[in-house]
Amino acid sequence: MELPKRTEEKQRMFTVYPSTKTYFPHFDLHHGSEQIRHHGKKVVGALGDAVRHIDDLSATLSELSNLHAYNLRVDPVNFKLLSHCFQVVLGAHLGREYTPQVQVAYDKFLAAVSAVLAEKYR
Ligand code: HNI
Repeated sequence: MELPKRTEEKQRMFTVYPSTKTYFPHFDLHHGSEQIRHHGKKVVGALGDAVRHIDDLSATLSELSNLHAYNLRVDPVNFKLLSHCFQVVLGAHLGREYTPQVQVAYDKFLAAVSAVLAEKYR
């Protein structure tokens, strides 16, 4: 599975779902922000890691799961919002390559990642 090289999904999330900005009070959230670009790279890097360890997501994302649940306390609903933005960005860039099969694969993958990132809340 190929991941996008561009990292616009966070920018889109902040625009379409402004409440998500509350987790980033320390960030410059303007369009084209270097901080968002840098952060987006980290997120996509983690997703790449997840793809490479697709059969062992829990262990692979364990530290990130701790971080989001215990330190950042990101409400799990936000993972769905970011996943949606991610898919819109993919669709916009991949065009005809973004077939229903590709879309459903990404949807399943992002749901699995989100489930692991939210599993420490219980
Ligand atoms: Ni998230 C930091 C991965 C969803 C809020 N997040 C990270 C880091 C990675 C990461 C990687 C950097 C960790 C480090 O520096 O050690 N985040 C992911 C992934 C997803 C995700 C893979 C879902 C697919 N994060 C979200 C969502 C929110 C979120 C939905 C809130 C809306 N993340 C944060 C915040 C930080 C963060 C806040 C800390 C940023 C900072 O640098 O201060």
